[in-house]
Amino acid sequence: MDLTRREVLKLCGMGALGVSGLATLPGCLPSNSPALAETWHKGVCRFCGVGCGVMIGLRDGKVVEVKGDDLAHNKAKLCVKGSMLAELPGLPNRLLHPLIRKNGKLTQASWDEAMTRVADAFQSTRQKLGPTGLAFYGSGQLYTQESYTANKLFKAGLKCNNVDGNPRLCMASAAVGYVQTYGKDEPMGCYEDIEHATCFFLIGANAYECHPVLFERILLRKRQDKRVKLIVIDPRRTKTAGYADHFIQPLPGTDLLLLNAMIHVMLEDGLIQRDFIAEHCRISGDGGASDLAGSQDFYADYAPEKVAERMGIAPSQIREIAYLFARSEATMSLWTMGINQRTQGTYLNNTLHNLHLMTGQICRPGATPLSLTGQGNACGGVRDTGTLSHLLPAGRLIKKPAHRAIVEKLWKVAPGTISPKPGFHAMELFKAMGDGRVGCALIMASNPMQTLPNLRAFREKVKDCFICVAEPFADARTLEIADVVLPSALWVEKEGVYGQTERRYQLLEKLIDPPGEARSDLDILVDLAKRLGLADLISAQTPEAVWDEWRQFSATSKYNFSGMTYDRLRKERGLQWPCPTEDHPGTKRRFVGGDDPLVPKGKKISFYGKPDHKAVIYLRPYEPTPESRSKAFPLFLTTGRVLEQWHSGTITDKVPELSRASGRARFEINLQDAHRHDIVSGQRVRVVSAFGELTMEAFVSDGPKAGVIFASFFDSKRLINEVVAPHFDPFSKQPEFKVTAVRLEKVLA
Ligand SMILES: Nc1nc2c(c(=O)[nH]1)N[C@H]1C(S)=C(S)[C@@H](COP(=O)(O)OP(=O)(O)OC[C@H]3O[C@@H](n4cnc5c(=O)[nH]c(N)nc54)[C@H](O)[C@@H]3O)O[C@H]1N2
Ligand SMILES: Nc1nc2c(c(=O)[nH]1)N[C@H]1C(S)=C(S)[C@@H](COP(=O)(O)OP(=O)(O)OC[C@H]3O[C@@H](n4cnc5c(=O)[nH]c(N)nc54)[C@H](O)[C@@H]3O)O[C@H]1N2
Ligand code: SF4
Ligand SMILES: [Mo]
Repeated sequence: MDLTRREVLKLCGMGALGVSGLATLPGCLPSNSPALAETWHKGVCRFCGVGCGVMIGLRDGKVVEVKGDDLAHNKAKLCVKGSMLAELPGLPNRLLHPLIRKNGKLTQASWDEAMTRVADAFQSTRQKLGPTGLAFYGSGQLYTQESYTANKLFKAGLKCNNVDGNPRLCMASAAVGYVQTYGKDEPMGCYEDIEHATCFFLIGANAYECHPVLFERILLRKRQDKRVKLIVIDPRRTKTAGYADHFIQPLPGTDLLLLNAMIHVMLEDGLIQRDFIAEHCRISGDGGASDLAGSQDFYADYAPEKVAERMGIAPSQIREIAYLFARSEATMSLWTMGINQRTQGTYLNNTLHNLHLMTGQICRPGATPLSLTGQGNACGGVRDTGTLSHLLPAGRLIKKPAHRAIVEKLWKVAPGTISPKPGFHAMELFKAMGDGRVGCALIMASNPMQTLPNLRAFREKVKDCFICVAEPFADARTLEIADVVLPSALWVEKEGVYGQTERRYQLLEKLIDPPGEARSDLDILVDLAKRLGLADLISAQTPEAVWDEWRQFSATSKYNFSGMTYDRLRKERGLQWPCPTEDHPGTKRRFVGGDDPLVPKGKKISFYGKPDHKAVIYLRPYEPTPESRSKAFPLFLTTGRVLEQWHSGTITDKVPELSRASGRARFEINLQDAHRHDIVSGQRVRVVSAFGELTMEAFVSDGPKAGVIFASFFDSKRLINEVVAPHFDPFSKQPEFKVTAVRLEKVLA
């Protein structure tokens, strides 16, 4: 069968894929490259944290074709979004010039005018409010060099720790979970573990739609070995759940009951590995150090028979999956926003690690807790470079004097330059932009006026703050609050490094020029630094120079990747850190002797992120979400993604095949709820919460659990985040996009 990529996608849009020889999953297309390109260049998909390697074909200085890279970890596979990458440089509505708001209207300006305006706003705000009146809101989609430079410019140059970004909405709970439990962030496992696992535990992850190329790898593994079991936990019967051997459908917000009940069963039935716990773990309860007897007491409250009903599931389901998890040869957990975007996100992450630690399902091939990353460069660009308000690069913390001192020395600034006070996290930052505490902000590669929760409250209040937005597209909703807009280069119009889920860093080279006057975000930051008199500090001004500075910085830390020279990144299909020397092949499994160069000689496993080399088992009690159902709001709204669309849709909704395939956003409503409200598919319905309301079409199905409504947030004309509650996890500060109490109303006429 000889179909062009466009034809394949059209078929996909009609749901007709699965054609033999073409793809095993609707999301995953094989490479399909007409001989158009004159030269081929290796790169990375700009979308999700799977970080698929791509080959980019150029002809006459234009991108004409993109296909999966058969030498990369994805072995040439791409999902529908990756398969459409060639469309990116030609998308409509690109910003070609800077814009300045004059008399309420964004008006074309020169770069010099725009940057002068921005630099003036930074200077005057700093004079008026001090360093804490400034802010940077960045993204897991910036290149590492861009995030690193922004972080250094703000924290060391402007003495301002208000540096945060969309990873706060995404990976914060996972990152804090890893740091609390193991002392250092980032997963210890790798994608290759999929080929060794005999049990996959997917909780709060719709990997079929959100990490399709990895999910296909799981399905391949499952087909090859009949022992392999797939457990899926989601309040919706997702496409991922369609492949599960055990599908558990709890009410949103109740998963900590489930995980604690699994541990209860494991303790009660002797499914734990006492030797492993004694050698590699410490147990910590509410009142400090605890032990296995203390754990037994703690988990006594979580007997399946006591808690299952509150989750809307059966006790026997909990017992079944507890056994599968503990007794399988190798269990691999994969989780994403259903767990992270929760007021108990950190506790959920800790407890998921407990399951692995208590059963010894860790640091063996196939046995690993692998948090799936959302954005392509949330790990490498933001978590590793510490571009968040409480962090410094390479796992250091602002609040620790010794950490500040090391970073000041490495950045060659005077002792005491970095403020000891953490900056505002995303939710507090936008509040501060609304109440005058922050007077000037630079937003880069994020579209918060579509993607923050409780959106209306934020949007209405930030009007008095000076806001500069760096963005490639003229229709991003955040432009509505901008005073200055800077046109940004996109993907291969600029150069940088992406670091994905399995600690793999990959280089993207600049292949084409950006349109109009658009510039790379690094160039914008360097220009700003110069105008603020900080050119000496920001002395590395090209992607390669910044990489070299950051690479050498890493040598002083447990994130050591100083062996990853630009030269190696140009040649190799990415490298996994730790990678301390230029001849080191990179590390597949961290904390494992013989693989991880930082593990002391003679040790099989060492959780060296903690001073005593022991991981911590935290006993974490369940608390109900603040969004309880009531007479006024008897249902739960949960939100998330669809396969074809990327976040706020600024890119994917412009690709006709993807836009057509996803359709417009809609409310997915359970058959029973629809029946009770006398609603049928296609009818317009209103969903109302204590925070706002939205009207759009209903789609009735058996997908969501009864009592649960689902909506996606890609549609810029249907802002579901005006309905979503603003609560967040007290430790990670990650908002709970997944649980809002709502009511459903039929819209007449
Ligand atoms: N197609 C596509 N892929 C993407 C993205 C995209 O925009 N589009 N974005 C990327 C990014 S940044 C991210 S963060 C990831 C997100 O990847 P995922 O987290 O897999 O995606 P979501 O749809 O946000 O949420 C996953 C599931 O959580 C479920 N859920 C809701 N509430 C609960 C709960 O209380 N408990 C449990 N167990 N589950 C719950 C939802 O029903 C949903 O199916 O995707 C990445 N990949
Ligand atoms: N209701 C609900 N809301 C959510 C979530 C949810 O599950 N439910 N998930 C949250 C999560 S996990 C995430 S990660 C966020 C994502 O939230 P956002 O980051 O706000 O969403 P994006 O659409 O990815 O925004 C990226 C913006 O940067 C622009 N852009 C693309 N490339 C570049 C570049 O190279 N440079 C610059 N300067 N700009 C660029 C894009 O056009 C777009 O406007 O959404 C969060 N919001
Ligand atoms: S799975 Fe993610 S990285 Fe791979 S092609 Fe799809 S969107 Fe791109
Ligand atoms: Mo995300």
